[in-house]
Amino acid sequence: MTDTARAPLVGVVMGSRSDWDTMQHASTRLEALGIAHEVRVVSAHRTPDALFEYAGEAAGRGLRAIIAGAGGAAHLPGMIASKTTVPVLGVPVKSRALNGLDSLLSIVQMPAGVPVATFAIGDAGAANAALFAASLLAVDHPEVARALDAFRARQTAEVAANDDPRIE
Ligand code: RP5
Repeated sequence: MTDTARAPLVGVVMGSRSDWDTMQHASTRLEALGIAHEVRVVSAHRTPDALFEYAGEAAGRGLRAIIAGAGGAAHLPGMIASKTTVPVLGVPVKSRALNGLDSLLSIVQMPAGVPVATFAIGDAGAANAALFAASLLAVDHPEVARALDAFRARQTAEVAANDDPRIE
């Protein structure tokens, strides 16, 4: 668990402990931006009651975004979105059988009325979900806006400082 002392603004949830290899990239980015967050395993299929409880209490507990990662029959993000209006950011975890295409399609194809913002399959999706959550928070949290701007500036400088791919 990476809960901080401050009340979490973002929930990072996943269907199984086996999703952590991917979802740690969301947590690491949030940490780097100084965003208080919590990390939980909540399964749509194995712990449906816990999922409903988590989603039902999310807004009241102060969560402003929920990053939800799952693989295979990835119902977690959509089911959370069905029980809360807190923005849900879905991360398709790369599955063993179908490389995450199953996860992607089952997260992205929501019916009109219950949106889930869907990100790329795997590590990049988890990282970008965290950065997107930061963008959402930046509107009301100037310290997050500053951290995000600084990250973007560093990223740009790193590319510019090493733009010859033949040089390590
Ligand atoms: C999904 O099933 C999880 O999100 C995970 O990606 C996948 C496999 O889970 P395990 O069998 O590894 O627990 O619910």
